[in-house]
Amino acid sequence: MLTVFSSSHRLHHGTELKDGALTPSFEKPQRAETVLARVRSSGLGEVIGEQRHDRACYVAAHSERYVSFLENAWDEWSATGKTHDALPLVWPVRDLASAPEPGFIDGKLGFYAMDAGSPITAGTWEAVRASADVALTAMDKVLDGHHSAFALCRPPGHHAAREYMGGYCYLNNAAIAAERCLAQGSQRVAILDVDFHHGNGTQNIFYDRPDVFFASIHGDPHVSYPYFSGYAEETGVGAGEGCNANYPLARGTTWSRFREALEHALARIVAYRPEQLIISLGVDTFEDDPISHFRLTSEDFLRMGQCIAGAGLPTLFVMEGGYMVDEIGINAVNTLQGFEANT
Ligand code: Q9C
Ligand code: ZN
Repeated sequence: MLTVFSSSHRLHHGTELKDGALTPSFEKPQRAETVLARVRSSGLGEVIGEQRHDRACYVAAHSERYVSFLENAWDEWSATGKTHDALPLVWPVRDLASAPEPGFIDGKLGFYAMDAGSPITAGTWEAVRASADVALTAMDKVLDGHHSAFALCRPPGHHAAREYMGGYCYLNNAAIAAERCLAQGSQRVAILDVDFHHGNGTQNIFYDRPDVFFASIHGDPHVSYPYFSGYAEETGVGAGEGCNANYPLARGTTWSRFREALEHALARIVAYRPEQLIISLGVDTFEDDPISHFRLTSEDFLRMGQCIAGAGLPTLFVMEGGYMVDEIGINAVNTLQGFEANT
């Protein structure tokens, strides 16, 4: 399987608020380097760099003003004399949700964020756009006839909605890849999110649309981040009704229960008859992940890849979460090798 990777991810490394204290983010550069090392040592296949894509490819999944915010946020922040990471401090909660966009960076940061998990640093935009370009380049390979490809994206994307960042995410790489398929003539695309956390951003982007089917298997939002979306009752709205499927599972979930949800989601995807399948591949479902609560083993990821291959669809894998740095390479590549073994 072909892998696409960008060394520009190293430009992004920041802090996060954890349990009330500012600490180095779990989403760190070593994550992508560990996965790349495993891709190489396992002989998965060729590794190529990203190709730069038009800004319009990002605006397909996000609003124009949000992309402009991401492009300019560091300059606006540092112009106020600050040299440390930019983090939001105030959010437009329920009764304030219709407020207009603020004109000053402190307000903009909260306006375009769901949490304080996505710091903006000097190198963030360059890394973020390279990550989206990695997904676009890998998607182009699938659209050119490769049966599968691996977009080794960092930072991840699935918490990023049409108009806000959060959960270590800025641009939604999987959603941008789906929009690429549609722009190249596909009628229907499916996205399956197997990251431990609900793919709230991807759901947000496609919630009212019938041309992208979204399914997510994740920790029950009643007790797991992102807390405010991911319930089974969220099935889409308007023309998108029936094109969103959530599988919230209990803390401590092991492979047998995960597999049931996976098979159910894949059966729904096959019935939808998409032309491409995009997997939001988070491996934070691993038993030793430091911020998540499922109990999959490294062997279970081989099984997961085999199940996904059973759908028989051209498939793009997009890297999302996974924070047990020593094992995420093994777990991500196991998924890809399980897929190839059953193709
Ligand atoms: N105590 C991704 O996996 N923090 N994002 C949760 C729980 C945010 C995860 C804190 C986790 C975001 C892409
Ligand atoms: Zn996650």
